[in-house]
Amino acid sequence: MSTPAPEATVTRATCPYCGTGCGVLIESRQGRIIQVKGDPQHPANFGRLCTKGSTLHLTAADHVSRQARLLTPMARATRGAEPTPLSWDTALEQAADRFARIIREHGPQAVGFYGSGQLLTEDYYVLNKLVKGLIGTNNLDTNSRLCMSSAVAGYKATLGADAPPACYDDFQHAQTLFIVGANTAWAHPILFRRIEDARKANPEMKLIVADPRRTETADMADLFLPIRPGTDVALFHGMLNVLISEGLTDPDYIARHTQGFEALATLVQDWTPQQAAATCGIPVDDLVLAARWMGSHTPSLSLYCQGLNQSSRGTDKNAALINLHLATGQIGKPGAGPFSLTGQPNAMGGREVGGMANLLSAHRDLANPAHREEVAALWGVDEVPAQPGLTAVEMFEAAARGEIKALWIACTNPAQSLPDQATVRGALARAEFVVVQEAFATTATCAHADLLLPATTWGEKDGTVTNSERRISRVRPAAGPSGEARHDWFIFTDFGRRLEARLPDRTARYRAGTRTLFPYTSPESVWNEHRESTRGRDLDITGLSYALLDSAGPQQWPMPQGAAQGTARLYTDGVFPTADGRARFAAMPYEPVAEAQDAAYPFSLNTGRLRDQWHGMSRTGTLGRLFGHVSEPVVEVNPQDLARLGLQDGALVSVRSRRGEVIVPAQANDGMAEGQAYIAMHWGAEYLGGADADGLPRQGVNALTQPRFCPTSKQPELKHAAVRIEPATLPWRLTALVWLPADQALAVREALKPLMTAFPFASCVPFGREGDETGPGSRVGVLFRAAAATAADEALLARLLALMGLA
Ligand SMILES: Nc1nc2c(c(=O)[nH]1)N[C@H]1C(S)=C(S)[C@@H](COP(=O)(O)OP(=O)(O)OC[C@H]3O[C@@H](n4cnc5c(=O)[nH]c(N)nc54)[C@H](O)[C@@H]3O)O[C@H]1N2
Ligand SMILES: Nc1nc2c(c(=O)[nH]1)N[C@H]1C(S)=C(S)[C@@H](COP(=O)(O)OP(=O)(O)OC[C@H]3O[C@@H](n4cnc5c(=O)[nH]c(N)nc54)[C@H](O)[C@@H]3O)O[C@H]1N2
Ligand code: SF4
Ligand SMILES: [Mo]
Repeated sequence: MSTPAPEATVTRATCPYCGTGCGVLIESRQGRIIQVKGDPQHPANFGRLCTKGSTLHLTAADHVSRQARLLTPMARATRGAEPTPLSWDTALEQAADRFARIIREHGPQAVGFYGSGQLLTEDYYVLNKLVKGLIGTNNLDTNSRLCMSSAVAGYKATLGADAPPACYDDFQHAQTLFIVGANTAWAHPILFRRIEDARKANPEMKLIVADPRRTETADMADLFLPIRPGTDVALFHGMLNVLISEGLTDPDYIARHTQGFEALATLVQDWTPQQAAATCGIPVDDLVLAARWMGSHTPSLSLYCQGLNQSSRGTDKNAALINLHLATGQIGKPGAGPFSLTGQPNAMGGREVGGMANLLSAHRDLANPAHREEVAALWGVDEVPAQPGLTAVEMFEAAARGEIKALWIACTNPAQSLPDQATVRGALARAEFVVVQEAFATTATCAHADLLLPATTWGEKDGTVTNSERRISRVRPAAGPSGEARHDWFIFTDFGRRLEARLPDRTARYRAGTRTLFPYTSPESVWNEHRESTRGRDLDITGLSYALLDSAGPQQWPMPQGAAQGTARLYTDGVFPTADGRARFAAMPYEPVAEAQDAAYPFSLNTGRLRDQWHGMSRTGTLGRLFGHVSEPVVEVNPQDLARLGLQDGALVSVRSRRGEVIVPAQANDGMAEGQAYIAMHWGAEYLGGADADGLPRQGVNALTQPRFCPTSKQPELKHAAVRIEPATLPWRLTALVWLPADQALAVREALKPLMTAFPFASCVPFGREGDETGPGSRVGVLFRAAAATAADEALLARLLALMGLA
């Protein structure tokens, strides 16, 4: 900490958005955050920030908090009613009563907890112990199931442990960089800047990008492979076929450090380059060239994200890519390796504490009795439950069937981000008791809560996160909590103690000397317990402490006791964390996407990110300026497809899958292949509304997506749903735009939101800004669009215009 101006304080923290994990310097004055800058000393970003990171301070402004944050605990007497404030004590007593009663009456399997890769490691650790240690169920899953679970399963199946082996420095050593299923230019912008630097420094470096869409990342590529949706395994098998036939594998590495190559080699014999290229829909020569670069223009490094993970064959896609690195020995040395880019800022930390339905602390496995015993001993309980918990999609399906009676949702917005929203909404409606622990009051999920618990968030929180390259950084508070918000670790701790008092059966299982499972007084006290759980494990951090993070800066695990610093690369000695020290090849057949296109649903719908928005947009959506890059929801399609449908660019269309429908303007984009469509994943019911013929509210992009998941990782196939696109005949149109003072615009947009359901199509977004958005002097646009078959009635219009201050 230093002090540039007499009254400004500078706090070192981490950006709360993507898994790049950039360091930030937060400037505050009298406890108010006034500026944010990149931390020049942070090894992820060396002072740089992207559009989202560099505008963080604006999202923490007082007028934003007043309009958008959840500031007190609130309860609803009945569903659909306006929530009313209550004290923390009453709120947590009610929560503990309800949970204890449901657990007593229906058993621990009747409750479910759904968390987030945006929780800090300390938050996550307490939550995991609460659910598995105290309550005695493994029904704890998180949005990481929608995000990184295929990467976890892919690493474990091949390398033996869930650990990204490479590091960001490897970008500058790689000769071939293979970006597959990732739009790094938008989703990990600062990493992309580092890739651009590496290419400038080394003009020989080759960049290959494989993605069904021509993205900004693809535009940078030396070789772009516009593969058909879901055909990655065929691509990788075809590349391996070329590597073998051209003698580009590393037989010595294969012999000394791996197992199972013969079976794989036999499998890929059938995947001739011709066969693979035909399956992927790309030129044979391009596939062969990609394989040659990967095998001979070395070292080669692969970066990948949701294009591989969010697939009904996500684990196979991950494993088949890792096969290429093992077969060529391109792993464990500078510039080489398979390197999954982590989506959320702390999905890695969540994996470390084992905060998912099939994992246990410190990369232990629930299925392993010895691991369960170790964790039980660490926690001071007789046992942790053996029965695997319900994963994200399964948990909501079980709740929709009435099997899960109480749901606790923290730091995620499932009514926006889970696939098959019809089922999700059914689950939220059917559950007897829904707790939502949130920082912002404006999310779709908040509307379904019986109890709303206000959480602190970026700028206020204290703890640690781990980024994509296994680097642990401190998150430090620059301001006090907004309103009555509390830290997530503390909410879980407080609730845990109250629940302990109500569950004597459970606490009777505590080992002698264990008085409470939740003795925590600070994030550091939680973290120290987590650290102890890693002793002797692959991610051992017993050499690290908060004090060391303060003095020596962020460190990469493992860092066992006695180590002077963290570990940049794994498997440098070719020894893997498997029983025999050898990595495993995975010989998996190629399987197509789960929901094939057919005559009724001829388009493949792909979904993903925009550069300047973050998921459900609870934070990025508070700034008019972040709508400058892409301002409104659209479905992107190839211009030929648009012409075939007889539509002009911008025409309203109905996009319908077997599960639901949205109405949205179509946008021609020649980066889209014919037969494919793309809607950004951010457009939930908060921004893209309307009601169906029965008057039921539309549920945004995930009304369309499908719940089918990878059998191993249970990650759903969010990237592919079969849809049909038809003109929407809604001739009556309304467009209303108003410029409002920044301290009113968000509240007006909130007031307008319910009106979206009065029309078959409606969207409502902040629209640009005049001035700097920092205070009452500047203005933010609010844009409301609607369409209907016939003119809206006068009263409705009058209400709309009055809310916008136009009447
Ligand atoms: N701006 C911004 N950045 C973010 C986020 C955000 O919300 N906004 N979220 C963060 C999170 S949590 C995550 S998980 C990451 C996601 O980061 P990415 O995975 O890089 O981003 P996506 O846009 O979800 O998807 C990447 C690409 O996969 C492609 N794709 C679809 N299907 C296939 C396929 O079958 N094969 C291949 N090879 N590619 C396919 C899509 O066309 C898309 O371009 O971003 C992180 N960063
Ligand atoms: N169609 C489609 N759907 C997708 C995806 C896709 O590519 N396509 N991607 C999936 C992926 S990879 C992901 S990661 C998910 C993300 O989906 P979500 O997890 O639903 O996304 P967020 O909007 O980031 O939700 C985080 C919530 O936590 C709140 N919050 C912020 N800070 C704190 C805090 O400190 N404490 C608490 N308690 N709350 C806080 C925020 O206001 C926000 O509402 O979406 C998934 N859904
Ligand atoms: S690249 Fe990711 S971590 Fe870095 S500033 Fe941008 S959003 Fe934040
Ligand atoms: Mo994610």
